[in-house]
Amino acid sequence: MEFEQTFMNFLLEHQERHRRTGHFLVLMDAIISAAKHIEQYYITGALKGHLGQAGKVNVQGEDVMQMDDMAHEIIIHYLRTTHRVIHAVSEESEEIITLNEDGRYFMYFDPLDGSSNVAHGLPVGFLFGIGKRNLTGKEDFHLRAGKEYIAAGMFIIPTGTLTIALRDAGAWRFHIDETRNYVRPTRIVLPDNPKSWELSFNATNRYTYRREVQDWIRDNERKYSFRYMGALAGDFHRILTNGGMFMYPAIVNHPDPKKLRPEGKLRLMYEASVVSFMCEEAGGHAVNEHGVPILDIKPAGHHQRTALYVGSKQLVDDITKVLKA
Ligand code: FDP
Repeated sequence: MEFEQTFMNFLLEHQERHRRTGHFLVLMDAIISAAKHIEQYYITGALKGHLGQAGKVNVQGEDVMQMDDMAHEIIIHYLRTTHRVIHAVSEESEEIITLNEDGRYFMYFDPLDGSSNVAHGLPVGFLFGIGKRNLTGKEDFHLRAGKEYIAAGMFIIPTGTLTIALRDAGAWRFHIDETRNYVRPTRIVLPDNPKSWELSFNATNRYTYRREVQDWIRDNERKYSFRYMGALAGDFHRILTNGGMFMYPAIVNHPDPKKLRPEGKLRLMYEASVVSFMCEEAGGHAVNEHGVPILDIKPAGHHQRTALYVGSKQLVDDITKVLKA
């Protein structure tokens, strides 16, 4: 018989090769358990009636879906059981959640990214970034920039696909087998050939972007296919495989002042930094509205927003020139 290498085998090899502890495996096991648990609720959600709204608004001023609440609760439960997580920063909690002061890791996550897809049971994502406490000097519990993460990943729900990037060790994709194990590590490297590249942004917003970004789109859009499913995890998943660029620029020209987003829409710590970390490990790049690398931005607050341009280095470098002009 032939067996596939599992995610846990892969991680164990990685940890041993780099003479690391087994703590990270415990954390990853909890993250996988949480993802599978969320996925089961999601798959049966239409039947059981929990794909609707929860009837409240979150810290970001957005309507909370029942599934957002459930996914948050599930993840916190599994993280707590590891005894290895100090703080959790979740999109669904206004405060930073302290889990175990003696823990080793910081976890930043969006439990269910892409809420407009939830009512339809279409792809959503569980996005996470992981930081590690300072083991030698004094730990100051500062909010970490993406370049300080040790790993970042995402589960696409309901397909179950896992993509994870380990610092300086590449971005890897795993598929779920019939026993629900994650298997067959495949290294992801963004393709050089522009033939497969795609552009992804909310086309409704294009005339709300600053003039230079609108001009860049006009000059470049015909060269690439356009794809947008409205869930960062899903859209970014395509970009990682096909190359191109996902962007969520700042909204600076909206007639309704309430819809202006000069800082961008996406959250730095658990959305933009997570996908940017994965993208850089796959050979890509990511910047904000000023052309500053996303991974260099040290957050001033844990729910800070940012504009995001992420994808193939050549394209991101090209738009960076425009952003910096
Ligand atoms: P959503 O608000 O639907 O949860 O996290 C924010 C996010 O989704 C991303 O997943 C997605 O890329 C983007 O916002 C979609 O925003 P628009 O509806 O404005 O396109």
